Amino acid sequence: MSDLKKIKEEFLLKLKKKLNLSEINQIKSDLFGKNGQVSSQFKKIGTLAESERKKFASDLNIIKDELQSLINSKMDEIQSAEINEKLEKEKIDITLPERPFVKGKIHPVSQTIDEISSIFSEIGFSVEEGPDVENEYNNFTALNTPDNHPARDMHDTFYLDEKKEKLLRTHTSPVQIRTMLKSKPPFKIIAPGRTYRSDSDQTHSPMFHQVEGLYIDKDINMGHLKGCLNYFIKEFFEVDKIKMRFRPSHFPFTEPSAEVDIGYKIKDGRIIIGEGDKWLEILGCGMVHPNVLKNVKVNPSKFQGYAFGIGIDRLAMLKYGINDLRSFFDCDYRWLNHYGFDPLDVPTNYRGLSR
Ligand code: 2NM
Repeated sequence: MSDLKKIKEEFLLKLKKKLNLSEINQIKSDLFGKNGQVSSQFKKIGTLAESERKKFASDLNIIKDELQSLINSKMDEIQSAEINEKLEKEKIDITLPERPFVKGKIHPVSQTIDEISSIFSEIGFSVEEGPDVENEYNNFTALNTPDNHPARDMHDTFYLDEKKEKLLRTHTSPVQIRTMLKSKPPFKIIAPGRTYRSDSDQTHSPMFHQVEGLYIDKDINMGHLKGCLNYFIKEFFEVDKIKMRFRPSHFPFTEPSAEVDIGYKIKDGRIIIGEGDKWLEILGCGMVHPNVLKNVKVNPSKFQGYAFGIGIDRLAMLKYGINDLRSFFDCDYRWLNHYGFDPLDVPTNYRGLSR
């Protein structure tokens, strides 16, 4: 084997190994340094016979280029590996540490309001809201309950001023009044929210929740009301069949008026809705009184319809097996953690309201 070939083979072998920068530098100087093997071969050129010189010089240059470029690419490789290692080692984490967080829960009353809204939205009701602080007119007078009306005593009202003009709404009906005053029929709305009466014991809280519904059009009758409530109760309790009965009642804002009971039984200490021979009162309703329609500038000879009022807190207790009303408003985090709902599980009819 020629000297050149030997040098080439030897160094190709050396360059195949895993090398660090100083080993590579050593190889470089062994080849191309002052007394390096390639450098020595260059010095030999002058001593060769004219006939060999050209071929030798050409072969030598080829080998030199080959080894040189191999060394260069090896060096690049090592240098970039070293830079990467350095970057990795000296990396500064500029992200903030995560804050400790407590996962919140949706209160059963909020969950129930969302479920009710979803159920009524499905059949074309829109959701309206109004202020907790109302005036005497919207809360009573417009609802066919004038100053001397005995029904005013039924509501133990929290008045906010001497003249009894401002009050905490005793029901959400003023929302219906506001809605009818600001636009034109037909009206098809529900109004969920907080309501207040000066009443406090095991089954009454001075602040409680109601949802009221209103459907006014040209020919809405009690049959429609019955169908609507039947649908609502089935959807709410997530059962296929319910028992429901209407008992005659009285409200100043409806005529005729009724209270609605649903059938239930207790089995193994749990309540079953839709079976059994016990009755539970769950809502009041009726056909909106012509005087109410007149008060909001709706012509009662052209428009008619129904309204209803449902207590939300008791429905929530029934559905979710909560037996003390006062626990709702204790703000006890352990209670909320147990009875509350996942904020990301938004109730919808088609997906199941309360999975
Ligand atoms: C109830 C029972 C019956 C009711 C009436 C109205 C309005 F504004 F249209 F007149 N809103 N809600 C109503 C009717 C409420 O709660 C037990």
